[in-house]
Amino acid sequence: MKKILIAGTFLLVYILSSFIISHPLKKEGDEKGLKDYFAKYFTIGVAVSPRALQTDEAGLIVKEFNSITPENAMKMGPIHPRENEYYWKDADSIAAFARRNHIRIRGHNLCWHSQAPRWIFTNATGDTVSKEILLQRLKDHITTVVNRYKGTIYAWDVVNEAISDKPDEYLRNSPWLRICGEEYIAKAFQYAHEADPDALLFYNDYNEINPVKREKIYRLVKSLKDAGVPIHGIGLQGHWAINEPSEEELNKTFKQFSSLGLTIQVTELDISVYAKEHNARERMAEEQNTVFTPEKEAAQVEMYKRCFAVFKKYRKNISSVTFWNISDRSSWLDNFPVRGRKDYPLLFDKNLQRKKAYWEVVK
Ligand code: HAH
Repeated sequence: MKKILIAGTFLLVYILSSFIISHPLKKEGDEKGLKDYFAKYFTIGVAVSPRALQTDEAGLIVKEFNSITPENAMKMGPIHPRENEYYWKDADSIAAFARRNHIRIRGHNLCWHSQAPRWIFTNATGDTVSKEILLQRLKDHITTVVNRYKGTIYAWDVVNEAISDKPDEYLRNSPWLRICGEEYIAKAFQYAHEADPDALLFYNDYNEINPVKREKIYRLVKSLKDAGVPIHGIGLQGHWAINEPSEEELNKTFKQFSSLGLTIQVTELDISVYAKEHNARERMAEEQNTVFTPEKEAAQVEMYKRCFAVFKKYRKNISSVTFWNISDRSSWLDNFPVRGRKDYPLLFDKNLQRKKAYWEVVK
């Protein structure tokens, strides 16, 4: 009798403990991250700083994302501050984090008019350099940076934002264009391809939903492709807002870029809770209310739903969707276009909790 009682107690303890182990006190859906919900569709990425990787945001990144992009660390200014000096620390730490956690990296970016180091366009006496010198500097820069992360970075934004925002102007009037002419764009792709023939090379730009700008981006990418330039994809930034794009604009955009026969990546997605503005300005007195109201949230949920429905529709053409920053704790939109105006553009709130929009897009 005693033996049976002891055996029974052991059996009971065994059954209870295995039940507890197999049913941890977790809410349903907790195990999966964005990357798992979209595994059949596209890679899900996020723009990061080296600092974020040392906070509680690191855990969130590993759980939710399978791609990262250095928000600033690989831009020409930060990584190549003086002619014979590279600053690798930040970029290297991001690359190490990605390798450690088996996350892919999209490199951003190799040639851009903004955040470029001042030395690159001028000589020792402050005069503008010749086209030959500038192209040689561009080649040295691209070769060195691409080589360093060969095998770690699978895709690069080679040229960023070369198209003009002015309706009647094709290419942006940047020092790159003024000194080199249009050729710098094709050259940048050639240099990157020579440095890493396995890397996927992208042209990346914003306000791609605007019919006039979209047509110019299309024209540029098509001309590069037709000329045999090694370009493999088109990066659509996707800095959108609660009031745009319309479903029609989205459909037209993905339809037109799909027709190029290159892969498409949404490279910098965020949905501002303020109406879209394209130019920087100061905050006005009446803009004190920066609360994330239920109305703002509802409008943002609808826009996120709309965007992901179209992304899914074009899943054959879209290989990746990257968010520009991790959570509403901080994002570049807290300072752009309006300095000091708090925005809430992402899928995770200030406490890193999943927002309503998160659950709507993974549905
Ligand atoms: C992007 N420009 C850049 O590609 C990225 O490197 C930077 O960190 C943030 C945004 C977007 C942009 C815009 O939407 C409007 C005006 C200027 C730049």
